[in-house]
Amino acid sequence: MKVKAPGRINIIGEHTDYNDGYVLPFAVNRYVFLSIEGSDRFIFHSENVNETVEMEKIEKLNKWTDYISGVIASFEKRGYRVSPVKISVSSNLPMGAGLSSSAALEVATAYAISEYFSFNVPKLELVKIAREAEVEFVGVRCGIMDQFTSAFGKKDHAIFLDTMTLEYEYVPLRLEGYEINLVDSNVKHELSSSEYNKRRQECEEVLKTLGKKSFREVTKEDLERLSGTLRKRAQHVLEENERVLKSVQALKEGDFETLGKLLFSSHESLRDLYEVSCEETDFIVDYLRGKEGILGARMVGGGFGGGVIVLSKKGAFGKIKEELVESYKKHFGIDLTFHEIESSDGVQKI
Ligand code: GAF
Repeated sequence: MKVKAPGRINIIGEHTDYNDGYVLPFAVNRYVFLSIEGSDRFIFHSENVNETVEMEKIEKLNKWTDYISGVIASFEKRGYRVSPVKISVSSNLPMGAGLSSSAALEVATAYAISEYFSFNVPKLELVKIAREAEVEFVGVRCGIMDQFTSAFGKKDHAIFLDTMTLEYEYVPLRLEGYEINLVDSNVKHELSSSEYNKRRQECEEVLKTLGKKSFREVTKEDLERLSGTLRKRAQHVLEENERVLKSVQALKEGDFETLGKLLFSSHESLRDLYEVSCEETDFIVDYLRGKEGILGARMVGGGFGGGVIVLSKKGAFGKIKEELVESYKKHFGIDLTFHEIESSDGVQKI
């Protein structure tokens, strides 16, 4: 049996998903393809890595197999018996570009296992299993956005998700006359996962200091009771949530000028308040600001490298692409990669 699970791009709502906040991502037309069949041992093969790994029982190896093994471990934790299988994966999702190839692999694995063994696990539970794999097995304490989007994506729609209640709304993504591109900075700084976990801790510290259970209870007035780093982190989360709500409105009204401005402010906040940006993605965003037909841009995903989402009038980005490549290369000695992004449905059989 074969399945495919899409990556995702987040329009806005960064570092809010583990803070009971709002996000506005959509599933993209790049996938992890996965086939599953019975076997006498666990055999995992990756076409992209060009590696086959065999194991008698599930174990952590600190490599790509952990995303698959982690999902199997999560099923078993819930009492499902997963007998040995051979799983082969391939992907046209760029790694480390901020399109969440890891969540796509987790969701593809969770869905394939549920279907193959006829466990019939509801989609939301599959999302939780996939996320648990990342948090408990891989060890990155991510939120739920990436796995949720890979499972629930809908073509021509973004997902407005409340990560506290898990209520969601599909918002039509009518891009006529506009386009979304992803610029891959082609850098991934080492500290990305340690700093990610550190941001989570800081947010927990904010709640402890304020004596609140959820970020949803934190108000602007509370910021006065915080100082230094904690205040900056909290301010980002509160304002980013507001930006998501405004972006949903703008998207519904087809007001891409407003949406673009919100993207730029989100980037500034991620750079100055949340401090998860880096020189390379700042350079790309600064370069694009003010250029004809460019409406907005910001870093996407966890940060410390990865991708920049660019919202522009159709054709405008293509005109300045080459200059951007040259300028970036001159500055950092690195080539940029581009992806024109379209929306997609979520995980499915193929
Ligand atoms: C990563 C995580 F996996 C997401 O859950 C989210 O927190 C994102 O960083 C930042 O918004 O992609």
